[in-house]
Amino acid sequence: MTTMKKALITGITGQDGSYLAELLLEKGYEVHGIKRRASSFNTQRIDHLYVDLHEENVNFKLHYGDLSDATNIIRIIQEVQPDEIYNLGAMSHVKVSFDSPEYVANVDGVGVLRILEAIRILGLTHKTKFYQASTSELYGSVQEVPQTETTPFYPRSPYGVAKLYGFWIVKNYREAYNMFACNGILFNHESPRRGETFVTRKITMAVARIVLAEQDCLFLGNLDAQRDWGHAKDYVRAMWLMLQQEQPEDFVIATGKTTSVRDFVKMAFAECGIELEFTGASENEVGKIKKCNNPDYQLAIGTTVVKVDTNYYRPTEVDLLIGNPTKAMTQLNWSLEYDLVAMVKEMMGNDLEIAKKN
Ligand code: NDP
Ligand code: GDR
Repeated sequence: MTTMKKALITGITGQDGSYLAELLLEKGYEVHGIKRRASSFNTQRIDHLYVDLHEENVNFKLHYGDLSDATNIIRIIQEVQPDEIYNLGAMSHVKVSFDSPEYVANVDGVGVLRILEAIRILGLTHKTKFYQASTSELYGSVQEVPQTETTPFYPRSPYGVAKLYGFWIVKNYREAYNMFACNGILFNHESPRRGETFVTRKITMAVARIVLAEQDCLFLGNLDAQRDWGHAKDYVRAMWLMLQQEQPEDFVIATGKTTSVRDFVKMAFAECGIELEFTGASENEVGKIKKCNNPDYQLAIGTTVVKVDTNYYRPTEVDLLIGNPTKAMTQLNWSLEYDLVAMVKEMMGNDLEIAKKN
């Protein structure tokens, strides 16, 4: 008889945590997650997975905890005895990290160490495999295009610097204690569950409200930034594949294509049958309606619907990210099910439904 594998996910209430929990449950895992105590409910993304603890064979369980507290990390890992830990918990907003740099260093950097030490102290080094949510923000200012597993790092935010510590402490524990610990260097990935302050979701939600005449204008920061955007569902599959390998290694997960923020805005409007044109430069650039091919939407040609607000600029910016996923595609046999057009369509459909309900 085979026993159920146990996984522990930090950050289970976030975008990736929710998709990964679904994937692991489908694969027959017993899934444990760490959630933070909050004054209002923060489990909307995983409520559909909840099982009443009084039922038999409960395979989904949440534990209260926080990555800034070693005591609860040790207690939960001791109780669960997981086969796999996925560390997705983090203050993940790059701009906000400039406002709370010390907190981010503690949670996104030292938080990784707390889990690795817990595994070691509890004598689970040979049992528990560890996945760390590393990021393309490690590359920061462009050193090489496209970026691979060997491109030098040059982070450009307190978030990126904290994640750099996380990356290296994983590598160090792998070498020092022979732990099965991997870094997934994931490029931006989005979905209808993406947090509403990240640029893609901010755009799709605003476009939905604009076409339904619930909002006049979308204010954005740097329209020139270019990102390699994939779909979160494809990316959580890569996390799992990394921990099923014979040997622990680090992998870049990306689409290999890059798109500017400006073009993402155009794609979101185009999904609603609206052609947008940008005029002006830098702080004075605006997006205006050029054509409206959808009779459901009453938008006058020439109306300004996008403006730049420099408050959204970052003290130091990451201009261009484009990853080379060849290693993951050949070694993990990982592939993409979504392209950017399909993802924008899914996000727009979701946000139009929400806007209509409101
Ligand atoms: P989200 O912001 O959607 O989720 C972050 C999760 O971390 C939430 O569950 C959040 O809890 C939790 N969290 C925040 N602070 C703490 C803390 N102090 N202790 C415990 N948990 C905490 O991020 P994503 O799902 O998008 O990303 C998952 C991980 O992958 C993050 O580590 C992120 O930095 C990294 N990453 C993300 C990429 C992306 O494009 N999405 C790309 C590369 C890396 P709560 O719900 O209570 O806020
Ligand atoms: P990023 O994602 O910083 O790449 O980090 P975000 O969507 O926040 O920004 C992407 C780019 O868009 C520009 N931008 C704006 N960004 C936001 N949030 N709001 C705006 O109004 C706006 N206008 C322009 C930004 O300047 C930036 O260049 C995400 C997070 O998920 C990290 O946790 C993860 O590690 C990286 O992706 C890979």
